[in-house]
Amino acid sequence: MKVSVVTLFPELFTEFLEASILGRARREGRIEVELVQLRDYATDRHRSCDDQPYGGGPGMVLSPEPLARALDALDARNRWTVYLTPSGRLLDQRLVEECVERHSLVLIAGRYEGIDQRIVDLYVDDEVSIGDYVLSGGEVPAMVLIEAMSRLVSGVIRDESLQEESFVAGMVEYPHYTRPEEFAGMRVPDVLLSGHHAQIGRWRRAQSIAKTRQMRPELLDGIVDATEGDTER
Ligand code: 6GU
Repeated sequence: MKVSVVTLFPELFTEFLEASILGRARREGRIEVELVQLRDYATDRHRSCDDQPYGGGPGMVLSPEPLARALDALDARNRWTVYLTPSGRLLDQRLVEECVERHSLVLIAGRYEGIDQRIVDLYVDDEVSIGDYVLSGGEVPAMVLIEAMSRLVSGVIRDESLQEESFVAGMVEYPHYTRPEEFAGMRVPDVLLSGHHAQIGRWRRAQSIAKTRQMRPELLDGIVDATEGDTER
């Protein structure tokens, strides 16, 4: 898969792209991330990319011309183009899966108050937010989307691991333990030491449900009722 990112701060991405699972996926050629410095597409002496909003108000808006030149250079009209903005659709695992299926994406990381609406109208296929809080720009959200997508690219993560994970099953994960058996006076639950796989499976599922009910009750709507006949909440 190929992802191109238009940003005023490409340097924020460099270490992130090298590290861990994503770094390996890139070295193996499974995912290509291209960083595009928006400022390279400015034409004036100061290489400015933003301006004051028409109608007044606080902050600055990313100007259409440099963005349009950058997006044209990336052939964005023929690729799935996502604008990261707090006004977008809330990102979840389903939306990540949809993005991966596009295979070729352009991400626009906004700054300031946002980008000129005509760029949205002309180039943007989807607007995505990573949550209901305000960040200073779309760079961290773009990294969030890239990392989440990279895990779904074939060959990056073992299928078995993917299936285990939170949210794919629509629930929060069960608690994990590793050695030692006792730490700070707390023992690993006996069932995990038993070697009894069916019992371990039941324990983990019960833990998932309890933890989901506690932390994310809205995720349980429908799921538990259907599989366990459990209707109380
Ligand atoms: Cl995509 N951008 C910004 N600036 N803030 C956000 C966001 C995006 N998602 C949540 N907060």
